[in-house]
Amino acid sequence: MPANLTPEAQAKLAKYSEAKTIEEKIRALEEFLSVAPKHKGAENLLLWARRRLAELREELEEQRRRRRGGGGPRIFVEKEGAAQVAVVGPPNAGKSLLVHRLTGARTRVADYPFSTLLPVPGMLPYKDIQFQLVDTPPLSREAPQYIPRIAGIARNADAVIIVVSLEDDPLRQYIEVRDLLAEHGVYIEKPRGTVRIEKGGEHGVQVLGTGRIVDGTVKDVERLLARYRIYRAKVYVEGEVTLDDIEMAVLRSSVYKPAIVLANKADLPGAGERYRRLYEYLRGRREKSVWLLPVSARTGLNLDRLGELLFHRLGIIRVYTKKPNAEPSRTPVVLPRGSTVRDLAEHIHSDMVEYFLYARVWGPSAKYPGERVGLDHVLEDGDIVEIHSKR
Ligand SMILES: Nc1nc2c(ncn2[C@@H]2O[C@H](COP(=O)(O)OP(=O)(O)OP(=O)(O)O)[C@@H](O)[C@H]2O)c(=O)[nH]1
Ligand SMILES: [Mg+2]
Repeated sequence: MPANLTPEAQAKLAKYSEAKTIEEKIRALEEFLSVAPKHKGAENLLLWARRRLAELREELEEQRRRRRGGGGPRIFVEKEGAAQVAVVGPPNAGKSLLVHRLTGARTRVADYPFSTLLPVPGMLPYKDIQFQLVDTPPLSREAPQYIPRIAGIARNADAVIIVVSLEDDPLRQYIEVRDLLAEHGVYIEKPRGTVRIEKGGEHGVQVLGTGRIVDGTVKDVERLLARYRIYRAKVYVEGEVTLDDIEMAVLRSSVYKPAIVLANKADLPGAGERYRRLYEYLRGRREKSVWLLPVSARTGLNLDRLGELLFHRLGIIRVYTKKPNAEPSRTPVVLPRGSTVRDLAEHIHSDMVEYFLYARVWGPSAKYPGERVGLDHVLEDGDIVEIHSKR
């Protein structure tokens, strides 16, 4: 059930959700924290508010640094290649050595914890595409100052690689990383449901999507949003969600990121035994869709399998475009699995769909080479597509 707040505290939260600038948000949250009730029912909101405040202060600092003239290190890394993948994990797990071995990036490797303090990108080639891996500072409750920054990098990425070390209990490390990210609204285990709220619209509060609210009705959602002075909104619900999930979505959208756990240092004695515990745990939570691979950055074990694993975990396909009587493009367009000719056309140019006549397809999705298809034809990895348009 949504937290039972005093009208004063509720008003501060509403002020936060309406705030436009980082400064306004910080002020609203500080005020909320100073008047919020300390009882059990408000515990989650209080925790959230403190974390959010830390994130916002970090963002403000970065913004100021930027304004002073680009000085200082960048926290976010510009996306390059087919997908950006954040490489996160506890101190000393081997993140930097892995990123170095996989991409050649010159990132600092050291035999002491907290050696990486800034994100460092590198490109991992896979077939004819590349994935951008981003090495990050250590993620640990012992270093709270880095947590918002790392969660921000993970939020911004297309997928997350979690590196744990088989030097000691990898399950404990995995759970800590998972929980720290979740506390900042980044989920690496598939949640039961997701909520997305779009403010505005003409029709009051609408609940849309294929999911359901397990502990309330549309009326309850209306009442909940009214407390935030939101009277018009589209609430998209997928899977099973609670009113609490909806309240959190008002304050901040949560994201789900496909994840692969790399159990590193598999070369060490006793690693197999420790790996088993994590393997059994994740196998028991198969529906959460977290994938696992034992590796060794030192010996190179399984490093050649990561590209393919990422490709499948990301759920993407490569499509080659061609002009009539010409060779297909060398570099593919990368699209989500299940994409259609329409998605490809939109990707190429915003006008393409409007002037579309038909397409010809060669490759796995074509019944025969050069099959003539329409906009709704579903593409597959390796397809070659020739689009014919009115101009
Ligand atoms: N035996 C063994 N040692 C490894 C392996 N991978 C990394 N190491 C060692 O573990 C130590 C830490 O490696 P880093 O790559 O700096 O670890 P990190 O996770 O980036 O550490 P922080 O940046 O401090 O979070 C170094 O001494 C590495 O040589 C591995 O697969 N096997
Ligand atoms: Mg490092």
